[in-house]
Amino acid sequence: MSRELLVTNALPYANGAIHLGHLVGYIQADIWVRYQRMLGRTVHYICADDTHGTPVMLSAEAAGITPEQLIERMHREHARDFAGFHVQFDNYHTTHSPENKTLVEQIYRQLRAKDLIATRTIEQFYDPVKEMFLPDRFIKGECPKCGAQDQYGDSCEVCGATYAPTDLKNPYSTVSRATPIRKTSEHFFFKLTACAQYLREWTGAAGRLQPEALNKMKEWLGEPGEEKLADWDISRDAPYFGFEIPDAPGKYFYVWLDAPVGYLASFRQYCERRGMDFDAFLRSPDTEMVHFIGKDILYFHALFWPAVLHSAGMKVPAAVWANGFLTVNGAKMSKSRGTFITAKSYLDLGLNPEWLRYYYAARLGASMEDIDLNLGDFVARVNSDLVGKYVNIASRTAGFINTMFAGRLANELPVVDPGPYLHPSPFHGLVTRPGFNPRDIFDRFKNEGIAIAQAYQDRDFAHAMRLAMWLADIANRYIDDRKPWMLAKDKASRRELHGVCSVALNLFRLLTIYLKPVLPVLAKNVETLLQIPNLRWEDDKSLLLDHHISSYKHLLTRIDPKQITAMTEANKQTLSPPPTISGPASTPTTSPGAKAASAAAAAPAGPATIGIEDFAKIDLRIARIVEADHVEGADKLLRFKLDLGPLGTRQVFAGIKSAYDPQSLVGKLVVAVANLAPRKMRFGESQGMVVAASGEGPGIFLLSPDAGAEPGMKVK
Ligand code: B3M
Ligand code: ZN
Repeated sequence: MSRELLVTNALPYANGAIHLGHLVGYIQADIWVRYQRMLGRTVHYICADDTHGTPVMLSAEAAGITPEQLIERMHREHARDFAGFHVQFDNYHTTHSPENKTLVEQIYRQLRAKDLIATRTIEQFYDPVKEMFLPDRFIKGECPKCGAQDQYGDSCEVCGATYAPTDLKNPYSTVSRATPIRKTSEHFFFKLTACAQYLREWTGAAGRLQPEALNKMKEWLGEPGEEKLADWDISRDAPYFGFEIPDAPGKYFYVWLDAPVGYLASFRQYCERRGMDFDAFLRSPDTEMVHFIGKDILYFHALFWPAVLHSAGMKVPAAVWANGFLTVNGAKMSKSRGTFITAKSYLDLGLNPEWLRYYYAARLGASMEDIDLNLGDFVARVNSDLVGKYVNIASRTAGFINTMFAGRLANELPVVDPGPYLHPSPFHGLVTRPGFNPRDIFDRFKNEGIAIAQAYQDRDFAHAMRLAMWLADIANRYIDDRKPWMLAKDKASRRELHGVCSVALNLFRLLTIYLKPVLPVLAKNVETLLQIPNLRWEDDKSLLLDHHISSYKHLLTRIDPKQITAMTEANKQTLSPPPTISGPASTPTTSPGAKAASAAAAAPAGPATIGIEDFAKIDLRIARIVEADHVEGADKLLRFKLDLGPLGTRQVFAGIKSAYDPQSLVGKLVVAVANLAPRKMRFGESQGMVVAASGEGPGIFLLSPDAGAEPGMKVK
């Protein structure tokens, strides 16, 4: 690996909050970057928001704001959440930037000049109401294979069948619910098929991809001569939020073309701000670009991206490393179970981000396999490993140095006793266990540092954590055997006490080096305690003797299980404030969020407080009742046919029979919820809802707009 690195994380979409599943890849990369920097390497750690495409455009429309307003707010929130988990990017930019536009156009022109861009006419589903082509995920219908309702346009969640959107039965647009029509349009393609040979070479380089990723690549590439690649459709038609393709009005770059270029755009902004030569860095053979991504986007990063860069004559990735997905308590994250946990709610409830950093590190290997956040194990492991083992070394010894030796470590080691004896090790079979001869223990700690370094380099953080906790066990065993609390009662044992505590704090120092990439803030507090400004991996690891330390301050609080309950509850009712936590704050300083959370929880019970983004999810429209009648066999229901203007007509049922004569309602303007999922009922399909008011007393009152309102108008 070269001396200077550009390391990136996948760019999160700008239409959703960061959640604990996102954080697996970001914390993984941040740990690796911190380790590289502890070795003295120069690393530029870069990321940005991924802002273009249909989802952002429609989310903004639903919120009644512009895409630019939406991505500006999301950028602030994403940067806040990453910083909250100590994911320390050198630059966090946005793909909707002049730097990105310039680079995308430059790359596109390079591809055109090499005749690697083709245009073809293709047929796609088009929404006649919204007047836009529909990406697969915005088309639903009946699975062509098993008939399951409401399946997405590319694959069935019930039987797993994959298909083209045009294979769906009774397709409908999830945007307008209208029936899509097939329409042709000219699209621009990148000739990926011309890059097959290069991709085999790129894939074959050592260290480029993980083994399981390599296997996927071979599957996607096919055998030489039996190429499976297809050219890549890199354009989308207006309306589209993104960059227009030069000389092709109404045609836009597909979001996945400009998103990875966003890595370089963010890096370019960073270079310009620091006076670095962006082009020189990319040209230099002594620099490397490494991408950390989620395994679901490997295809884009191991096929399209290297092919585009190589074809444009630019530096290609030295490595692409994918992380698996997060499950919580062994299952997919779920809002109903409260395990779809946002980064903000974790922090607002006062949970310490380094708890999660450690837990993820203890689960993360170098492979793409999924990791599970078992919330019970999370509490147990953090409390046992970080508090019970690691911090315990200092909490049981530093105080004696402070109070009985004026804060100075001994200038010589205690002379001890019986020599080494055999001891089983989970990593090395039977080893000679240092007979509490401090030099032996110290040498053991230093030697294990080599294995821990390799584990970090290989991104096998789980192994690094196991080794570190094994060392913590040895240090605690040493303290348990030497019993400083007993030595302190015997004046004659002062020298022994001084030596034992000094050895323990030397071991604690080495352990802190080994854990610093995972626990940067805790490590900083330990540097203050040990009066060592900056623990680095290559530090001289000789014993610290006759060294002054500061007074011991509480380093880490245990997790209180009530905090976990509060967190899942808060995420269950995403519209309600998190309940108060009765447990201690997670760190010596209570995070502002915890105060806010408990204050909110103290508010009088009543309607849940919601954010504007929650309200924006409800699509309220003006509707005209064009048909109204009783429902046979239903004593409370009226059936309406509503006209929602451009959104078409809907059938809805309303429990207002007691208050209205249906015929008096024909022609009346009402307010309807237009984006409720259709529900099959005994009397037919309910395709929405009309809004009415009622109170304690009798009477139900339909809401009607003032004159002038038209069917289909948005109610905001
Ligand atoms: N935004 C998908 C994702 O969030 C996409 C990544 C872009 S990385 C250039 O996983
Ligand atoms: Zn199916």
